[in-house]
Amino acid sequence: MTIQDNHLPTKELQALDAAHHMHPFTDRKGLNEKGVRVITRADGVYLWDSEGNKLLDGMAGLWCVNIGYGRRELADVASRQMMQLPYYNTFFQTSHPPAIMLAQKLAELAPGALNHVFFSGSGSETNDTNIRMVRHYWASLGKPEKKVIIARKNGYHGSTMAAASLGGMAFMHAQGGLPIPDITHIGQPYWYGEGGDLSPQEFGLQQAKLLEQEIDRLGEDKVAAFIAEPVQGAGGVIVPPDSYWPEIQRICDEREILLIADEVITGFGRTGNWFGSQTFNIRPDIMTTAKGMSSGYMPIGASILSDEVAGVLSEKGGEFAHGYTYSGHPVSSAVALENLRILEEENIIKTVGVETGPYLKQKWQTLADHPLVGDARICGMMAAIELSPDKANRAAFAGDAGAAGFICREICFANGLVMRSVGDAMIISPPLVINKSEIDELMELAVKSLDQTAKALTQEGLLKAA
Ligand code: PXG
Repeated sequence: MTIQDNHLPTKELQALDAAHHMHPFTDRKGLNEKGVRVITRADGVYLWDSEGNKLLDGMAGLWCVNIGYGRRELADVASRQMMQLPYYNTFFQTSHPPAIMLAQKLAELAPGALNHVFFSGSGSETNDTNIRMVRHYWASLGKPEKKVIIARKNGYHGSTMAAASLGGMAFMHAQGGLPIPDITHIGQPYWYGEGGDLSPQEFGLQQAKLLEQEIDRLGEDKVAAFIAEPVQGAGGVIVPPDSYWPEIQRICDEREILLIADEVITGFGRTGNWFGSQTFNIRPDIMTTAKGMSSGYMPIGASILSDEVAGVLSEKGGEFAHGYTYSGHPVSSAVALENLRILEEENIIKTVGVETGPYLKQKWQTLADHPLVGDARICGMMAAIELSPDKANRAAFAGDAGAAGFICREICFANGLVMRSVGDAMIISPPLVINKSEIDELMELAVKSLDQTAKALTQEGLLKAA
C-alpha cells in the first residue's frame, strides 16, 4: 500500500480534524459544520483529495510550489542530507555546507549588491528579523531614533506580532493588540478599487508620493525603512501602475531610509524574472524571501542584505542578538539548493518570462470581456480578475463584500480548479512549470466557473451594484 492510499476514510479524517486541528485563517465553527477538504497527494500542477477528485492547483499551494509537485530530486536530497547531518545550528561560530552553499547561491542570484544572507524558517520570521536588523543598523550608525518603519495598507508581510504589524490588514490588527509601536501605513497603488477618475499612471504617482509625505510628517530622522511587496499578493494581486515604483525608488534614493522589498511571493520567478525587484527595476537594501526558495518542499526564509547594510552591521553592530533554532536548517538549505538548481538548469523562469507567461497573459486578459469581470491584471504567473455587477463603473456588489468571490471560489473547486478569492477578486498563482495545454485547461475551467457564478449570482439576487 502506498502512502497516499494509507489513510482513514474522509468522514473519519474530517471528524478528527474538527476535534483536534485548529487551522490558520479559518472560522473553526463554520469549517467544522461543513467538513474540511483533505488533500492527499499531488503531482506536477495537480492535487488529489481524499475522495479521489483531481484539482488543477491554480495557487501553487500557497504561492510557493514554483517547480510543481512530485520532484523526486528534492526528496532524494532531503533523504541524503538527513542521513549526513539532519540538524546542526549556525550559532556559536559554527556553520555547515548546505547553509554556506545556499548563502553563496542566493548572493549570486540576487541582483546588485545583495550579497549577504540571514536565514530563518519563514517569511514572517524573516520580516521580524528585518525590523530588528534595520533598527539595529541605524543604532549602530549612532541614530537609534531612526526606528519607524513605513509600510502599506492592505500589504501582507506575515502573521507574527511584528510581521502582522507591518502588514496593513485591518482585520488582522483587530486581533491581539496590533500594530506594535513605530510602524505606520500609507495607501496602496490599487487603481481599480481606489483610483477614482485618475488614470492608472496619475494614481500610481500620487500613491508613491504618499511615501514622501509620510517621511516629512514623521521627520526623516525618525524613519528607518519602507517595506513593500513589488506586487501585492495576499492583498489581491495588485500590480502597481508603471509610474509607481520609479517614484518610490526616487524617494528612497533621495531620503536617508532603507528600502525593503518583500519578495516572499515575487521571488524565485513568480514575475518572470528571478526577483520582482528586477521586473520593476527596484534597488532594495534588503529583500525578504521564503516560499519559492524551496518551492515549499521544506520551510525556509532569508533576509538578503546589501554590502552596505551588512558592512555596517559587521563593522559597527557587534553581536546581533537574534536568530532561530532553524536558521539555515541543513535539510531545508539542501532542498532549497536543489530547487534553485532545477529552476536554473531547466530554464523555468526564462520560460515564464518569454513563453508561458506571455501566453497566459494573452488568455487572461480576454477575461476582461466577460460580463462579470471589471478588470483583469497579470504579472508573470500571478494574476487577478475583479468580479463586478456593473463593470463599466468598476462597481462593488451591494451585498456583503466577498460574498460573490466566495461563491465563485466554491464553484471553481467543484469544477476542479483551485482559484482563490480575495474579497470579490479572484486570483491565481500557478506553479511556474504550468505548460500551455495546462494553461488552456485552467482558462476553460475559469470561464466555465465565471459563467456559473454569473448565473448563481443572478438567481440569488446578488448581481446588484452598491
Ligand atoms: N511576506 C509576504 C509578501 C507574503 O506573501 C509572508 C511575508 C509571510 O510568510 P510566511 O512564510 O510566514 O507565511 C507572506 C505569506 C494568502 C496567504 O492568503 C499569503 C501568505 C501566507 C498565508 C496566506 O494569500 N503569504
